[in-house]
Amino acid sequence: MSKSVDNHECCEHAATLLADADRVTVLTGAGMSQESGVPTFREAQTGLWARYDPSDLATPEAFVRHPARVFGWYLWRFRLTRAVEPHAGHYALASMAERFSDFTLVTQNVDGLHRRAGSRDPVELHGSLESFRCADRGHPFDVGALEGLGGSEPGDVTPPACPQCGSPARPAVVWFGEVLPAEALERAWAAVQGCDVLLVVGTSSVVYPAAALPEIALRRGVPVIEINPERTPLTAHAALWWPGSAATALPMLDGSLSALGSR
Ligand code: BV8
Repeated sequence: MSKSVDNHECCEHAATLLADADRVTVLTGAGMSQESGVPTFREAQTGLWARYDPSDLATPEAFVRHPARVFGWYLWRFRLTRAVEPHAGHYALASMAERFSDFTLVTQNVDGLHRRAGSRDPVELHGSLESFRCADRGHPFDVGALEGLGGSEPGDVTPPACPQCGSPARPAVVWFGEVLPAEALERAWAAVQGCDVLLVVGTSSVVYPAAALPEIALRRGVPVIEINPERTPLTAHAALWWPGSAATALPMLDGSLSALGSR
């Protein structure tokens, strides 16, 4: 149950927590992209996939059992993410990065919106929906070859075969049951081990190992600021719960930090 939010009061508290920080880490989840028009995992699946739970589609087993259903879902998401734009919150995070000597943006999102808003080198824990590869050997698959696949309506689409080895093309994302890219995980771990403040935006904090990152910051006694209209398992432990939306809260916060003259 989200509570009514006093954005100005929360913004002032968040800016105070950040004002003296040198090293800031941010962790974002699907809620970060919701106001760009990208549905979160917990919103009811729209249309055709309404009857499936995303975690039943985002697995290697689902891809083996129902390749066309899984590939069709990703093709629809791929086209949707290419059709939307970053919102003011994405741009605010890119601007905020310049105010601290060490700023690491870690995201669970695969939509590429942080990079498109100018965030340099975000840590993409769960890979990227902007690229595809083949299932067996990881050969890069040219997304140009996706043009014209499937009809105008979302639906099952048989995955095209890899031109090099013939195995089916799949999105270059991390599915449930798959290990995260080691380099991304190491960067994310190092960022929460060294930060002075952790800002967590738009995640339900239930998917691991990403959800373990705030736990590390909390064990270090580092203030955690959570921006989320709903409570999550993290909320009770956060130094500040800002029950606001990413597109509203982040530009306000960046404005406050700018007014505070923090670099
Ligand atoms: C792994 C890519 C080794 C694909 C995704 C303990 C340790 C390790 C693993 C596990 C463990 N316990 C369980 C596991 C297994 C599993 C897991 O965590 N399961 C969960 C369901 C319990 N983890 C894994 O399998 C990981 N692999 O660790 O490998 C291993 C393997 C097996 C067993 C042990 C070890 C891989 C996980 C990555 C899966 N891939 N994405 C794709 O995108 O299709 S995860 C995917 O779902 C997203 O990337 C995201 O991470 C997750 C959804 O979470 P959120 O981002 O938080 O989004 P959600 O919709 O849940 O919430 C949105 C939030 O935003 C809400 O709170 C809402 O209130 C808020 N919001 C809404 N609007 C706004 C807003 N906030 C701000 N502003 C708004 N406007």
